[in-house]
Amino acid sequence: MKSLPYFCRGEVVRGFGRGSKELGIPTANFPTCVVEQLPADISTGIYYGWACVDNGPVHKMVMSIGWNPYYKNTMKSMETHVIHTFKEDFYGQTLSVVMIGYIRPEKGFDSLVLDALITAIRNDIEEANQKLELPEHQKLKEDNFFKDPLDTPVDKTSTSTAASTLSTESKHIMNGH
Ligand code: ADP
Ligand code: RBF
Ligand code: MG
Repeated sequence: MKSLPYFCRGEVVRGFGRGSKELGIPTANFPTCVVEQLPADISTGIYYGWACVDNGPVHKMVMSIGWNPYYKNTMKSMETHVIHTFKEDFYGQTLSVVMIGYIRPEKGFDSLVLDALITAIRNDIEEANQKLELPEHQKLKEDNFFKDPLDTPVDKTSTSTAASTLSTESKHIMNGH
């Protein structure tokens, strides 16, 4: 996947209410427009990387990119579980993420037993925790992308593949690499 690492940011919106939080694994959802801007070589599946909410500290994260069956398979979702315990929800705030590596493909939704899903997600978190300790990944945590997320104009409708080319169309969500 040549587009990795992939940087993007957007507003945290309400998800599909599938009860991620009840599973103990809340996932912050990006709006459709952010999802639609994903490069074609970023396939569906589970990724690990870094994330921050507004101007807050950078945390480890795991992200699921997949198709939501409730939307007749026409709507792909991007859900980020930040590996950190937050005091409050952060709907409406800006989530900045860098996706660094691919963990696995998404397992079929229909055949999924809930316990198996939880176990799989716990393993993903464990793998992300380990991988993100590598020195080459620590560098991305320090990336300027995370320094002033709110100074960069962010809306919910556009994206870019180059942080350096801040055209009107592409100033919002970016990939600096
Ligand atoms: P929804 O279906 O609306 O996405 P979830 O059950 O997935 O609902 O909960 C997601 C929300 O929980 C996020 O939008 C965020 O406001 C909050 N939240 C609290 N802690 C976390 C966390 N560690 N990672 C992601 N979201 C979190
Ligand atoms: N959903 C799936 O249907 N299959 C998966 O393999 C799967 N893996 C996930 C891995 C991670 C790290 C996360 C955060 C979510 C994953 N999901 C997966 C999405 C999950 O179904 C979604 O968050 C639901 O809202 C949980 O009820
Ligand atoms: Mg969610």
